[in-house]
Amino acid sequence: MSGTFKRNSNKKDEQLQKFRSNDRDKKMTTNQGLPVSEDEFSLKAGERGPTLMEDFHFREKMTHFDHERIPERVVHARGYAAHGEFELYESMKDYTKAKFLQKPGSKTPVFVRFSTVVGSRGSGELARDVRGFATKFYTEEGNYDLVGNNIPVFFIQDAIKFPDLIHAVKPEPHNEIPQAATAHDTFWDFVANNQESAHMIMWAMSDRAIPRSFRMMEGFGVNTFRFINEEGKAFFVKFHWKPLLGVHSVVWDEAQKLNGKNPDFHRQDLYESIEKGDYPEFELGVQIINEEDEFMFDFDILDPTKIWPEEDVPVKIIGKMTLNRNVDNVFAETEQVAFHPGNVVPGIDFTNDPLLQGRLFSYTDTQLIRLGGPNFHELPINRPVCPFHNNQRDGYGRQTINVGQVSYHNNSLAKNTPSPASEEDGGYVHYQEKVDGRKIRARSDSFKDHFSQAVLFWNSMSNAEKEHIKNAFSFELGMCKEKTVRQQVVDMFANVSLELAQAVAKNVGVVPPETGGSSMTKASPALSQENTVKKPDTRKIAVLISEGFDQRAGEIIGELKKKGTQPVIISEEQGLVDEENGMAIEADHTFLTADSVLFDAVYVVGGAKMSEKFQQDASYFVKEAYSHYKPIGATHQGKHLLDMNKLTGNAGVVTGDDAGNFVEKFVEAVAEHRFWERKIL
Ligand code: HDE
Repeated sequence: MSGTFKRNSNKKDEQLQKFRSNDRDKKMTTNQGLPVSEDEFSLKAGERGPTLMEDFHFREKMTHFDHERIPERVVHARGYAAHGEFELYESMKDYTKAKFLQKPGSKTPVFVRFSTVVGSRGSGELARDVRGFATKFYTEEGNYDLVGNNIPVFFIQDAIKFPDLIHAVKPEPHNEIPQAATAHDTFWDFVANNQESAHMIMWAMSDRAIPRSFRMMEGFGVNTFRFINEEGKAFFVKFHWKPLLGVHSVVWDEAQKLNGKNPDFHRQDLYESIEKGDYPEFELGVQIINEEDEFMFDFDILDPTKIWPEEDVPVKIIGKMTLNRNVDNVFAETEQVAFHPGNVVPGIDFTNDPLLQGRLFSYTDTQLIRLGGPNFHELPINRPVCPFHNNQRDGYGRQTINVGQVSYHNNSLAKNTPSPASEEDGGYVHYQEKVDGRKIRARSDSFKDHFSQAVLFWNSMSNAEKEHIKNAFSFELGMCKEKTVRQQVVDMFANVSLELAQAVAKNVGVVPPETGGSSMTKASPALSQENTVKKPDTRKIAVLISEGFDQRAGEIIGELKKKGTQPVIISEEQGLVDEENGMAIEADHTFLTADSVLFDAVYVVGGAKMSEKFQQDASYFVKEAYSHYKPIGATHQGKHLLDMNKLTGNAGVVTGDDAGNFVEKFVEAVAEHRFWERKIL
């Protein structure tokens, strides 16, 4: 097998190299290795006659094609992935004996797949939805999978309800409408009649559900896991990924338009960032609770509809993941990767979180149908980087050729090998938690408070974020045909905030609740995106430029690049645009192939010879960006365009001709990302 080594290689990459095949400059053969002499015409009885059965090349080619598709994931079907590495900052040996968490500076290869949950494999990526954030660590002790989401809680408390939740949220079965959307009756009927979903719904209606980029989302393990150290002491742990670029979102109108303008917006953003060397980075954090403190909180720490507020249980940052290599083949890697929260290493164990317990069954089960048999661990992307030996044999698509006579334990013929390892030798020993109870189908009383943390979330939002939540509810319920469903949901969320419920009721035409709300005032600042990291880095700036532009604009564009932003030149036509003194700049896009929703900010340069058409298109562009609260800058003739559209002087609108001053102010605005205080015209 051949192929070139890619940059940022690691142990997993070296392993994958053995499976890569490059067809370039090769002669064509059948899958049997037989050289093919003709690939245009099937074998026929006469030039105008029927195709012959004996045409093995045609049969093989067509049969393989006919079988190219596999079932998409039942949830998280649309996803995109990248390779990278995880580097440990500080040893976690006081808490866990997991080898990859011992030595500061040690690096572990990772593969991460981001996804939406609801839509099918071809759906738009800007759906209002939870994002999957699944990481496979290829450790020396086997694969460890941290299969998380970008929202830290879940809709339900017990895995047995997962099929119901997903049936309710997927397109309705009688007409398969709507695609990749929660805005329909069955979903909201589920919510109102399964009120444990309240907290998660608050997150799903917030800006978190429409991220700007996979690179700008947090990740959460959601379920409570256990760390166990060398001495056998156990701790409860929750996992967090924190993006170094901060947590950022788009606005809903923008999201909907993006799904049309570029349904691949998120994957393209990830792919291009990695190709450019702007590697996405996430720090790994852990929240740790001592075993003896299990019952110290006013919520059950095993309840997956609850967070551990960061202000109460701090997030300890322990390492950083850098995604630095795109896949070679999306099907082979991204589609065939199989994650499982049950893939753990010694030092990491499960808890009785009832959602986690059910997940431990579901993931292998679903891989069996999706990947067609029990040998999916042999697929290159799923193989651990350490050796694996056991007595499992055969099955569809088996690749390993197990040699020898023995495939059972105990045996004498192979000296009783492969033999289980003792705990000291790295054998996985389950934590010996004492469990004592009657068999019972019930939910613990400690899981029954569904609203306190929904209130905490609401209390923690900025005014702009609260407005977005009201609007999101109003959109979603507004799309429900059944008034009774709308009413039930509004009544339910009166338990969270009367202000919220009344505003939504008014918008969706149902009776506003008169009582409700909560007297709780506690807030968690870490929940608001207003308090996130704000940087100009990798922000895309649309530069609107026309014939006869001021030569100083070229310098400004150069300065903007130096500050880490990414200017993209847009003009009436692709190709060279002349500046006033005869120099020229190359336009990357026209108003036809670019749109304001594809950018984070706009810089209007204009030009001495702006045509009427340019002015019209640029006005539309800039006004749309303005209505999405984005930073807008203008110099030289561009300022007239802003004046014409009455945008000058508003929040986040920066104008000037002094290059240094302008760049500084504009880049500051770009880092701010959005100006919510802006009055929309
Ligand atoms: Fe999943 N989930 N899930 N889930 N999940 C799947 O496994 C399931 C849950 C998550 O990029 C499936 O391989 C049950 C929580 C991600 O390949 C399936 C329950 C969280 C991905 C499954 C949950 C997740 C999946 C479908 C409730 C955040 C995509 C395809 C008990 C912590 C992984 C597959 C990828 C995928 C079951 C709830 C995250 C059906 C039964 C909570 C990121 O096995």
